[in-house]
Amino acid sequence: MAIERTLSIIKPDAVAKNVIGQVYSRFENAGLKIIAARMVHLSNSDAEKFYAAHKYRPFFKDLISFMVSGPVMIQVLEGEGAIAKNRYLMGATDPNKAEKGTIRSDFADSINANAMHGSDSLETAAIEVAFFFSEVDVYSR
Ligand code: IDP
Ligand code: MG
Repeated sequence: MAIERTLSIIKPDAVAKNVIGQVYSRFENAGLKIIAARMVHLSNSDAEKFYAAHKYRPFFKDLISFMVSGPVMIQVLEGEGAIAKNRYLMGATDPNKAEKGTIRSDFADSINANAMHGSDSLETAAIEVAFFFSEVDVYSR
């Protein structure tokens, strides 16, 4: 499998629960390297741009107000099959349907406040990494 990069966001609910370190340990134990990271309190316009693909979904307003409700921790993960591996560690979008032992199953409360974002394809990963990080902020190691 190829070495990939993916964008991961620890959402405001999980940051508020003080579990950034526990989430990072799961990445590291799965062989994913954190090659860039920053904490940001998103503005409405940042969040709307980032989630533009969901603009016409019924949950869009709730999603945006949740994402700006507190700081988020944003990182680029690198490793073999990083995109699928990160999605596997996160678990299903709805924490009630997420497999036991996944981040969402352990730390999320609802389908809206679901602890994590992870890119879903090579194409979106490249776009999402570039949305938050410039080339000089991303390290190969
Ligand atoms: P994903 O985060 O697992 O990739 P997406 O379908 O891309 O899921 O949806 C983006 C985000 O929008 C989800 O993480 C969740 O916060 C929110 N969301 C998705 N579906 C629903 C829903 O049915 N109700 C409320 N919020 C939703
Ligand atoms: Mg998605």
